[in-house]
Amino acid sequence: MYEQAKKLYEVYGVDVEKALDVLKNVPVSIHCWQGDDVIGLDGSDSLSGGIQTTGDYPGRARNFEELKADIKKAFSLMPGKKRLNLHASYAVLGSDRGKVDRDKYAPKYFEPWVKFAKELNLDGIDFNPTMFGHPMMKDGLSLSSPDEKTRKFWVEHCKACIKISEYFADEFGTPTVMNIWIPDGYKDVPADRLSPRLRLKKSLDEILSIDYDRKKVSVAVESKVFGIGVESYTVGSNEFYQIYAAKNNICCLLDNGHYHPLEYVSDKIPSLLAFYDTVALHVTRGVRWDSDHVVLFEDELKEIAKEIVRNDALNKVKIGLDYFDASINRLSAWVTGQRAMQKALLTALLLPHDKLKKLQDSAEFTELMVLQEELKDLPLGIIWSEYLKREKVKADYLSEIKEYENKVLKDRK
Ligand code: RNT
Ligand code: ZN
Repeated sequence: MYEQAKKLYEVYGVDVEKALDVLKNVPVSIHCWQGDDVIGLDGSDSLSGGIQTTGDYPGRARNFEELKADIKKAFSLMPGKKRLNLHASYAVLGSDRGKVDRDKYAPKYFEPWVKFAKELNLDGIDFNPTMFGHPMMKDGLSLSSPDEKTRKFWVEHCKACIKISEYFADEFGTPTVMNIWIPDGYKDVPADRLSPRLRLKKSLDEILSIDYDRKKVSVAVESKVFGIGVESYTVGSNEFYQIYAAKNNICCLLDNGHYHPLEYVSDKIPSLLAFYDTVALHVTRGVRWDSDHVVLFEDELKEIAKEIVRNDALNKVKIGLDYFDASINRLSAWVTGQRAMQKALLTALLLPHDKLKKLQDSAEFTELMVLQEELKDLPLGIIWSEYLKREKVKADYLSEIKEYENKVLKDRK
């Protein structure tokens, strides 16, 4: 079936073997936080910052060992090149627990993660300062806080995170994306929209003033429209970060749950590619709001993948996943989303982009429409199965996950 399917693609001038070769080398950064409902390991017992996990499916990873076991199992069912995306709140503090705070985190608290990621043969680790679930989030604010002590604390935290990111890059020999997202904002009509942004700007300047190797660490900034309880105003808005990133030679991270529902990240990617060398993504699925549902193989995901592939931007766009669902088996959530991303990339790699672009440029829009429709029902599933086989992962991941659920997850209270 594979040989026949390949021939059908060849009719359109698509090299399937080449597509499979490219796909297996595209790193996708997988978030650790799907496994424990974004709680972390450094003492927090609930989530804050205007984000929320809903559901009470049994089996949340309650500690480092459980989280590692779940990641190991889930990753073994994912095809392709994988990176691990960690939040600072996943520091393994050991006997320093309760003695060291986030402003003093150091590489040593992440050594166990590096060891683990190396055991799994991962491509590298990406990183995020954690500005939520912590008592120093004064009035819900961090880098934009008018309270100097609070603002400084979080500046120090981000500086520490750059150093930790540099450590990851050294360990793996691949650059680390360090993404700054802050929940700072106001629930109701603010009296001052400028001062918080000026304070955020000052904080970012201070963070970036430390000496670090920009080839090893790509600092990214992630904007957002609103969060729960901060509906009226978000300090880190899209315009704010776009301009800040462009002027300071860092990069922007686009989370496709963070825009108005009729704005599409697929359309933003090429705009950013016109100006930036690096663009980072948080691929998620917002249902009516930034709900962080599990990523599925849907149109906008395919459109995002197309913009990366047809613009030759597989090296420029850093793909990361960001969703958290506690209403279903968490391992299945991980694998389903990661496979959807891979499948979308495969779809994009199996399109005759040159031909399609030519039709657009010669204004042959009728032909373009018909061809684009035709390409939609080529036998992708058969190529996908072949890819899974070559990657040595089973097509049916659910039965293995169910077995793991019965053996391991069920007893977790
Ligand atoms: C929140 C942002 C942010 C977080 C993670 C946990 O809306 O998307 O990226 O989801 O950092
Ligand atoms: Zn995000």
